[in-house]
Amino acid sequence: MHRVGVVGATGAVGRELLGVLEKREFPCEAPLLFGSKGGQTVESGKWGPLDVSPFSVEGVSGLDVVFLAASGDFAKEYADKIAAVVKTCVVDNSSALRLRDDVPLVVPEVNGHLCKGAKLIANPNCTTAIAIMALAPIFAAFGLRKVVVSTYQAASGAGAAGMRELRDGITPALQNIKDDGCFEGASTAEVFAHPLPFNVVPHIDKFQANGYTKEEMKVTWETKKILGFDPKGDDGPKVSCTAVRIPTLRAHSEAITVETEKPCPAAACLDVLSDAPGLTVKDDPGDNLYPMPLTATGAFDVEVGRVRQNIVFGENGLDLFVCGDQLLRGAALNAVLIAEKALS
Ligand code: 2RA
Repeated sequence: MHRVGVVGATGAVGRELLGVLEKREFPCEAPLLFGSKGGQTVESGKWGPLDVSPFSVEGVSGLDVVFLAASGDFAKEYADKIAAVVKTCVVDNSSALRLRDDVPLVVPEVNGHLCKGAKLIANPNCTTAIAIMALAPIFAAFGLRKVVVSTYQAASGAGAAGMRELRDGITPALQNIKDDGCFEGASTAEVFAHPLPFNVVPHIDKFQANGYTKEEMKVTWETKKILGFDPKGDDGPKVSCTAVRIPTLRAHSEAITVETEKPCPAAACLDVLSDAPGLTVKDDPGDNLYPMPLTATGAFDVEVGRVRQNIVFGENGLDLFVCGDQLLRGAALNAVLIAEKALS
């Protein structure tokens, strides 16, 4: 049985990690949990209540795998130190190491071979991880020239605090709605830039000098890196993203337009997507079947559908829609799949 540690165990991703380890029957003893302070307990189904210890490098020394569900600053300070004392690998969920040349950025169904022998492995940004499940098979079958992504991102992307702010904001927002649909009275926001109930906010992470947000640039850089290109180089597909927060709880949705190298009939694309691991095709417009956050929430697979020939790019263009659970494919599930590859 492997020995596993979870750092940041009391956060939204940390808690999901325990559930995924259990559901996938990951062969490990009760995971050791670490947080910024000890004295807390986290409930787990299989292992019962687990105590959370204050983190120390000595505390994780000799474990097979350590999952980091902590901040980027934490990863910058400790990831290398932890990697030096674990037997197999550290899987980091933060953005701190993703573009480091010596750290593979992995979605196991796409580039899982990079896990073997790597001491430090980065989990992609959730938005990228969900999109790449559909983009990678299209890239392999038809090549990709251009990718334009518009996101509809759930509150869970901002962690447990984001989910709490959305839930707690709904009743006060309802009380502010007048009969004519306008609002009176102020709603407040702390986690998000603006109140999320009954709103969409085209602002996730910090604005950059080029007018994009950091979240949007992560999609550009990380998609290129996972597909095997220099994340900031000119080779490989051009990728542009507009990232928008919407009032859903934990599944991100993304409208994706691609221009491919080779002609890509929509029917052929659907065949490719049907065969791709980790994807469930939901594409039957006649039966109102398409991806939605409501059905993607809690599921391991990413849903893909609304696949159609793009009327701008013609035979070399497609439009599609994906939905994936942000906490699972975008974080905990991907991290556990990475560990499984690294240990195999
Ligand atoms: C978000 N992608 O949705 C970010 C979280 N990693 O806010």
